[in-house]
Amino acid sequence: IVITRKLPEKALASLKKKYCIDMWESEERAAPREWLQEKIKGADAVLSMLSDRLDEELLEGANRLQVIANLAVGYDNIDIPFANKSGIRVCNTPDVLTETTADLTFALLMASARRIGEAAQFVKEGNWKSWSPLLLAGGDIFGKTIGIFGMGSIGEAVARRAKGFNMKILYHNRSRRTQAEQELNAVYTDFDGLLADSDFVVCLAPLTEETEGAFGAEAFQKMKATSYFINAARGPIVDERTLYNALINGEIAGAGLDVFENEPIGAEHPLLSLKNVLALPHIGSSSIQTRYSMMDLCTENIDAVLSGREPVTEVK
Ligand code: 8YV
Repeated sequence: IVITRKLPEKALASLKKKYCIDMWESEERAAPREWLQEKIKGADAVLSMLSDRLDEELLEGANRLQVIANLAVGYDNIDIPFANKSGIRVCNTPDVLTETTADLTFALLMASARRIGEAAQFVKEGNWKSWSPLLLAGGDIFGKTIGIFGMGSIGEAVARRAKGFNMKILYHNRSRRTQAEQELNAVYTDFDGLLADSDFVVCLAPLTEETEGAFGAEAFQKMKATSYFINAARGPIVDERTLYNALINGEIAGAGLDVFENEPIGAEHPLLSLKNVLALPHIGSSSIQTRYSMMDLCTENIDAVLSGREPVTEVK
C-alpha cells in the first residue's frame, strides 16, 4: 500500500498487521509526482491526498492497482473515467467530515463579517490604544440572507447553522433539495438571484466542468456591495483575479477563503494583501477527530477491496 503523506502510526496500525506499507516520510513537503509514478507501478492500493494528481499518465503505469482511497470527500484530483475503465475502485471520505467542514465554513463566514482575523491581529500588534464607535466595525450575521451555492450534505449542514442565526436561506444546486426546503425553509433560486439577494454567498459545490470558473467578473458584479463571498469548496470555482478586482473596487465587502486556485499559496499572493480577505490553509475538515475518522475510512476501504469485500464509500 502506497501512502503519499506521513500519517500517524495510530491510523495505520490495522493495515500494518496485514500489509506492506510504503509511505512518503517527509512532513515538510508532499510526495513528488516522480516518487508516486515509480511506486504506483507495484502498488495494490494507494492512499492519496487531494494534492496528488492521479491522472491517466500516472494511472497507466499502475498495473496491479485495485483501489485508490482519497483522503477527502472531493475527488477532482482523480481521473475517474480512466480509473473505472481500468477496473480501479476509487473511494472517498464523505459524511464523516460534513459537520466539521460546516463548522469551519460558518466560522469563516462569521470571522469575515466581524473582521475577527483583523481584530485579533490589531490587539496582538499593540494597536488598541482607545475606543471609537466604529473601531473594526463589521457586518451583521443574525437575520441576514445566506445563499448557498452547492447544496450537498455540507451545504445543508451550513444551512442548519444559518437557521439558528435566523437567517433567510437561499440555495442554488443541480437538483432541488426538498427536505431542506421543508425543514429549513431553504428557497431554491437561480444563480443570478442567489448573487443578487444574498448577504453571504457561500460556495460549497464540487469542482466540475460546470462549476469551474462559475464565480467570474459577472458574478461578483451581481452581488451586493455589502455582501461577503465565502469559499470552502475548491479554488478553481473562482477566478481569483476577478475576485481581487471585485474586492478592491468595492463590488463586495469581503471574502473568506479556505481554498485557492493553486495550493499552497505563499505570502506574495495578491489576495493576501487585502485587509478584507480572510485566508485559511484549506482546513475545512481539519479537526483531530474528523481527520482520524477520514484516515480510518480510507484504511477500511483499502482493506475491504484487498480482502475481496465491498468498500464502504466508493465513488461511482
Ligand atoms: C481534504 C477536502 O480532505 O474532503 C475534501 O474534499 O477538501 C478536505 O477535507 C483535505 O484538504 C485533505 O486532502
